[in-house]
Amino acid sequence: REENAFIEWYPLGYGVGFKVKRRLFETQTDYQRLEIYETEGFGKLLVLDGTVQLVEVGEASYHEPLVHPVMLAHPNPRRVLVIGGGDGGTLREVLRHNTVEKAVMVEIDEGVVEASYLYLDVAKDLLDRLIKKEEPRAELIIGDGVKYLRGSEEKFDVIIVDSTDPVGPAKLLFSEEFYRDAYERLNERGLYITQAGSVYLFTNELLDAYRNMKKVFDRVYYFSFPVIGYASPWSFLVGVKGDIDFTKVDLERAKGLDLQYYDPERHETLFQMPRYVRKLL
Ligand code: AG3
Repeated sequence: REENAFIEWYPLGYGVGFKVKRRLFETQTDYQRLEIYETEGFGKLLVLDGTVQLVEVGEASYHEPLVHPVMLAHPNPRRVLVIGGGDGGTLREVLRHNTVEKAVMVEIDEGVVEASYLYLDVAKDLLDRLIKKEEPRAELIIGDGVKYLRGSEEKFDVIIVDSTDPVGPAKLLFSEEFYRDAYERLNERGLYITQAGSVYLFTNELLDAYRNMKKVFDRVYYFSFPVIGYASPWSFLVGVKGDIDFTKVDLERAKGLDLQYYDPERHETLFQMPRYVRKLL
């Protein structure tokens, strides 16, 4: 046991850890145990139920590949739905696209939004405006994403699921029923993306989610990306509705974004997968 460290333990005793200076905050929200640490080298660390959600230094290595490939593959993403993502990092990246007229973020746990606003430098100003309902292009709804998709008629061009892992409470977000509801909420042409766990350590969860998505979407793509703070490579699944080619992105729109991790000019390199996983998919 390392004293001044936070370690997330994955299956088989695989650990991902950070040296920490101290714990800044700890609470039990209505849904999960939330902790925030000050790390030695990566800024603040947000942990939910013992799993790393982000470190400030490097969080874009997750938020960029989650958001920009689908936003740049869609010809004109005007309405975007984010499910989860209470820290605000995903919505922050979405709003960098000036095609976006309206974005809705449905986060189940108000505690995550509050703690992120108070302690993290990820999307402080955005969360402040959302809480005060002063953000003209975006709305925050505290609620259950599953119920939201069921109960609403609103249509979206892009749906982004920024959830915890496909085990425990978020499991429903990886089910065939949920994918059907999401497909319904997409416009005639639309893209759906979800994070889908560690390629090496959650291979079965990734396969299950992929198979469920295949039953629902017109086409399904998988890609992986190395994320700082997670057991990388990390997997992402994309569901396509209608006539959109996810293998191509708009490089003109990409120019203004000044990305650090996801490289639109090398979009094709996203689709790299360890061979044994590709054979299973
Ligand atoms: N969303 C959670 C990704 C899952 C991390 N899983 C893990 N460490 N076992 C990240 C929230 C950032 N917006």
